[in-house]
Amino acid sequence: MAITDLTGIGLYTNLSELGLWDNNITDISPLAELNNLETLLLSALTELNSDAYDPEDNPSDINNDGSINTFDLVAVAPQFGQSGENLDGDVNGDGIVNIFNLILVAAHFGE
Ligand SMILES: [Ca+2]
Ligand SMILES: [Ca+2]
Repeated sequence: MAITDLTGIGLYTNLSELGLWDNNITDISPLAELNNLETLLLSALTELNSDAYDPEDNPSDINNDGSINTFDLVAVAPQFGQSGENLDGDVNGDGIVNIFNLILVAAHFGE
């Protein structure tokens, strides 16, 4: 059964690793409650996508606080599905905020 709603996941505060691939998540904001989350696996493509990524420029740090964590994922969430220029959540710069942008942020989680 695919997961479509993460509401209530904040109860699992000791969760340190979470895999969400093959699910149909539309709202990841409940993840902000998971303070111990260290690894978020959104897709088996995570490694593949991180290879195409320039570590010198770190757009995955969306709120520019020097680390990549749930706050950056949550910053992407409100822009999910939007397209256009100057979207912070469009970390790969292709003009649309979609699951691949979440994967890119997740690939650098904890940095
Ligand atoms: Ca950040
Ligand atoms: Ca994009």
